[in-house]
Amino acid sequence: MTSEIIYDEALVPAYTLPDPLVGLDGRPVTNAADWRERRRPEILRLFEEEVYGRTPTQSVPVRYEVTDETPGALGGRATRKQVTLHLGDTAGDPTLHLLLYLPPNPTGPVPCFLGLNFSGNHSIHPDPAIHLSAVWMRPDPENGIVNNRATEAARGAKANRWAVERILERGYGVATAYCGDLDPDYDDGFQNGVHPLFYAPGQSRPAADEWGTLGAWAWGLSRALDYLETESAVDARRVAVLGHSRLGKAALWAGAQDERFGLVISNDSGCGGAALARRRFGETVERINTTFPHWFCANHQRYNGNEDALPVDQHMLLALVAPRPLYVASAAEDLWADPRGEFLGAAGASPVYRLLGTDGLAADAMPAIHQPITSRIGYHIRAGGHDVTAYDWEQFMDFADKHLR
Ligand code: GTR
Repeated sequence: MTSEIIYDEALVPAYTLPDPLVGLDGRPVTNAADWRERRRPEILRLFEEEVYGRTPTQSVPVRYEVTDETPGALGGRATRKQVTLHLGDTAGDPTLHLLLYLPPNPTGPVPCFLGLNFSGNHSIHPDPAIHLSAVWMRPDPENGIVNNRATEAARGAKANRWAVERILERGYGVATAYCGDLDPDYDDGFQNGVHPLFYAPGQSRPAADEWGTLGAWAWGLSRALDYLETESAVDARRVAVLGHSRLGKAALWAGAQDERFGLVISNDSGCGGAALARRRFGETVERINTTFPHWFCANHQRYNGNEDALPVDQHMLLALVAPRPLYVASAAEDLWADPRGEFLGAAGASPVYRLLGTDGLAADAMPAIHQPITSRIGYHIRAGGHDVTAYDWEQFMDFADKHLR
């Protein structure tokens, strides 16, 4: 590592952000059509080529297998459904296991939160009927992971991050899947997970501008949405894609690419998520590319210690969500993720939202703790550290009540 981690606002270097409303050729974007037809595709391409890598456009065969459908789950508070998405049609191809809880007596199709989880579906709730994940997990003995596999002791280990009962009470469904079903979170040279499904003959790893692990996770969120589109109990036009931290980065990238997502929520997504890279506050591009060389595309390594050379910054990722509602959440003690940088990312996307006729982020300055902003771009910073809490969920649902209903 060449430099010290910056945790002091006074040490943030001076920087100039690329203007989301000026094309690479210097021509300003002056209307919605020009944004849509010229600048938006240009920014999307820059994120593909320089940051996350291109997502394959070919489709693979996907077969849905419903393995559980139980009305009256959670003591009558939910209908639980578990569906295996068989990705590809060859034995040994990956499978994505989707867990779905829906309100028990809906009056019509419900809006739904969709997000990947870190530790398997069984970790989000102690419900003993959730299928225990059988695939590779990061070591975590305190949470029931033994020899890289989940054990019964892992049930409900991350339940504090998923407000399942409250979500149902407030009339939403919730769908989740384990990120490792799509690509295990370690640098395996892209031999596991979904990448090999798309290799050209003779290819054994993604090219420098092709997707990494974040790209695979984002792709999987879109496959989960494909499934939700077939689910009559869910209103697929009102699916909020969300994620925490690395999975928040994936949720943003999914929401940027796939405009079917009606709402996009980032929780503590930090570097490579909502936080501006040029601030170099907390985690930096070099640091993230070194610790997690598999997350981004190989081209992204060019920007290690060289953020000013990036043709984009993360406010432009957020702008790709426009004009759809977008919510960015920070935590005051989560300095590694740069809360101010996350706020400034949201603020930097605002001109695009305003060009498209919305109010964007209606705030001149970063709000105080627990003072959520609920304009078309929403934002809050809460007390505490890197986590997803009941407070965060209440704000996401208040925001969804306002913008997704
Ligand atoms: C950290 C990583 C962050 C964030 C976090 C998480 O180790 O540096 O970018 O993704 O993990 O996912 O919780």
